[in-house]
Amino acid sequence: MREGKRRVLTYGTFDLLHVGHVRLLERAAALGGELIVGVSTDDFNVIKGKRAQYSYGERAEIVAALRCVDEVIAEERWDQKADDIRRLNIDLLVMGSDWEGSAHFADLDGLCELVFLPRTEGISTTSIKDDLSKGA
Ligand code: C2G
Repeated sequence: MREGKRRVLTYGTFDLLHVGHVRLLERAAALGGELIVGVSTDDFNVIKGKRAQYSYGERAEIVAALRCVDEVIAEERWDQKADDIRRLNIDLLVMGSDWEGSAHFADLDGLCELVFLPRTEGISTTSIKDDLSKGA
């Protein structure tokens, strides 16, 4: 059951999409009526110190295909969040708990509600890559 017309926003790289990502996105979507996802561009991933297996275009296409996702935007800079919240009329910014307390999300609570959801333990894109490289 989607709650009213609240507009929810979240951000991420979403490389090698796995259940941790999907469970975050589904829980975020359930908190509102629409879910907008900022997918990190390849250039922004360099800034984040991440190297994604899939290109931005592929990751955006995969995330956009999810039933719980209504719109995908590009995440190009750490500091675009306040503008995104205003421009997209966001009510709720939802992230996994590993982002709670991050300076990148400070000062946004005056613009919209911030929700940090528990991460799904035991899975990460990094662990998937490590397992594959070890032939696990
Ligand atoms: N996540 C999760 N459980 C996991 C793995 C990821 O709940 N096992 C969540 C993360 O907390 C994040 C989202 O899924 O909210 C996307 O994770 P990543 O693709 O790793 O994104 P990240 O590098 O955290 O980028 O500006 C914010 C950044 O772009 C977030």
